[in-house]
Amino acid sequence: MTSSEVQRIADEIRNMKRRGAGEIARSAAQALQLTAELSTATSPNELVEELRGTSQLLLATRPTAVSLPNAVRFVMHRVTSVLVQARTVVDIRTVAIKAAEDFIQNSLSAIQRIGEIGAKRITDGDKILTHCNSSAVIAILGTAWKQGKRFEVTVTETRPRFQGRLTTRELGSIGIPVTLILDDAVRFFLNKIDKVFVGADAVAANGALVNKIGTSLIALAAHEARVRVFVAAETYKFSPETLIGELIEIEERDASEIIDPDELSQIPNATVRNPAFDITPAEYIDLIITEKGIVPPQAAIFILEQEFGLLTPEELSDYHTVRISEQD
Ligand code: RI2
Repeated sequence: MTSSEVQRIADEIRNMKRRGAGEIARSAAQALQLTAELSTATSPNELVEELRGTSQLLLATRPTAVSLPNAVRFVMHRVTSVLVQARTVVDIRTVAIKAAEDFIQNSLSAIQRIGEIGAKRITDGDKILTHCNSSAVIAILGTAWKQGKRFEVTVTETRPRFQGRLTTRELGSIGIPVTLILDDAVRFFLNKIDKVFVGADAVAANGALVNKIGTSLIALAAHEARVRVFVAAETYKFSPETLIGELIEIEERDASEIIDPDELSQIPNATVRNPAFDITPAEYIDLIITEKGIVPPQAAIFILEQEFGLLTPEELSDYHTVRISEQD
């Protein structure tokens, strides 16, 4: 049975109280850890079934950020690989807790390392544009600022949920001069911008980026204006499913985020579409900054091979079956 604490984490991911691709991945690991800690299972198999139940619950929260299923996969891969020799519930519990703790620690270290690596791409006097609210991008900007580099940042408000306001507040409180603009004003300001930095919800094997809706228009405009586009992405944002030709599902959120339902109901023949993410092709991205180093987007496939090469095709396809049946 799902504990109320685990259910609360899943609910908070779904309603975006916990948000950002890295944050929801760490939250997923935390939920699996709690499941292991709170379980009253009497056999190793029973505990693994409970962990699978939590995995299903988490996978059904938000579909796009691949960091979440990768966190689940990280923990469950370690758990299932010790199941055969596990004698007691404690054996499984110990492995699950350690795996979750490792994932969370790796994630936090990766963001810090991206901050250090990415800060090298910033020079004094830079005028930088960012979209939405990415902890990896903020780590880069914050690290560069602490190193004494002086630059300005323009932030899009990021409708409909205005995560750009969070970024504005975070950067401003570090001391970085920051300007908040309408999403629609990007091209107006772009001729004064030197570099664009964005985060990632997923990176596909072909180097395409899935990130907050509007990213692809910004990248397109930056390409036209010959402004470089950098993506900050931990390696657990790379999608192993895309290696075998799967598409990344784009989350579509409720119309009420855009228009009051009463107002909408009074407009004849009107529908509202609210995709939360879009896809930026690799050719509009200059570099991807990961914790392992900086790569061109075309090298995404090598990152995937390095990170997930040890998973057998069966393990990958098992995992798909889980996700697909969950969505049915
Ligand atoms: P970090 C966010 O998604 C944004 O799209 C952001 O670029 C991305 O996650 C990565 O964020 P949402 O949860 O992991 O706001 O870099 O829909 O914090």
